[in-house]
Amino acid sequence: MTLRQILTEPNSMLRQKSTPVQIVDKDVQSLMDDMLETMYAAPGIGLAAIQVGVPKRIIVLDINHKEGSKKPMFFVNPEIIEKSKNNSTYEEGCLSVPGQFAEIERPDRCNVKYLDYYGQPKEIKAEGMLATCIQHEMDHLEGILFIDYLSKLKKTMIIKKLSKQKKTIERIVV
Ligand code: GNR
Ligand code: NI
Repeated sequence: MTLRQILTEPNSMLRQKSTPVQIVDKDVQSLMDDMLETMYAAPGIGLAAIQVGVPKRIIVLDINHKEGSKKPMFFVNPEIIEKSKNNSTYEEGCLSVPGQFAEIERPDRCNVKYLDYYGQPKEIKAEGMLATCIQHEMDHLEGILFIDYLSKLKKTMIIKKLSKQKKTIERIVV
């Protein structure tokens, strides 16, 4: 397994739409292993492949790992087949938008169809933090970040801050 670098905003790759996986083969599984390791190391509770620069419809999640035991989940080509009308609000963060957090409202339940680590078709009824996290990750597959739901002013301020931070880091490295 290899730790991969997580792309951060502003980066045009984060805005591209990811394409479906044709076959869940060894290469896809190895990418999922790398993504999981990268997510745990960050640390984060979810990661989409595009965050490590791979525009494929792959998500890894583990929303409980802080409480001890690891329960990784792998989603290939996920599709939301049903969403609840009720919404809930969580404070969201994103490894691609470091240091920024905001309350985001999303449907509180969703049913998701996907392929698992072995390419087997599965369905899950998600609620609470899991539902929020799946929707956050599925947004990444469409090139959407949580800051896109904020006011134009807030979003602009965050992007400005992040690009300033990036320039500082570049200067230190150079
Ligand atoms: O680590 C993460 N925490 C988180 C918290 C609330 C809502 C969504 C998330 S996902 C985020 C990791 C990440 O950026 N995934 O794309
Ligand atoms: Ni994210």
